[in-house]
Amino acid sequence: MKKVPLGSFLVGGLVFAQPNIKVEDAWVRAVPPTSKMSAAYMVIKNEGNEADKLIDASNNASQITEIHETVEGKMRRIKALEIPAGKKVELKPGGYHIMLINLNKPLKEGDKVELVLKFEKSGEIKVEAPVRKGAKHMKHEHHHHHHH
Ligand SMILES: [Cu+2]
Repeated sequence: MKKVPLGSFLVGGLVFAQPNIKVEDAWVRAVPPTSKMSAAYMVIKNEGNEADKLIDASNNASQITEIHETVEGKMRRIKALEIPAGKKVELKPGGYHIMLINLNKPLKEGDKVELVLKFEKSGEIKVEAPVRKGAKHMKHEHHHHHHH
């Protein structure tokens, strides 16, 4: 197999600078019935040649939707999340996430949440996110107990 440098096909063909946003692996965290909040995670890819920004979001499972980042273990709301050209930004536990506040009903595994992500240039992108208990690759998180 010959390796072709990434991007060599892209030069020349594109006349306008524009973002090309794709959302992958979206999921929402399952929460106990007592919880009024949850969070959505996903990978946002920009395959275009111009940056875009996630500026707003809404969903059908909670009354309020906010874009959050986590800094030193604390969450805070951000106005926009930049998705640079040709890059991907991962929304994951402990990092960026979409916060779902005032849930209409408890979210349990197997449920689906419809998210609408609003981008500055690409407009609205609809995503269906399944409810799961945790990320697939977070198995090493709970190994705290080593008493030797
Ligand atoms: Cu949050």
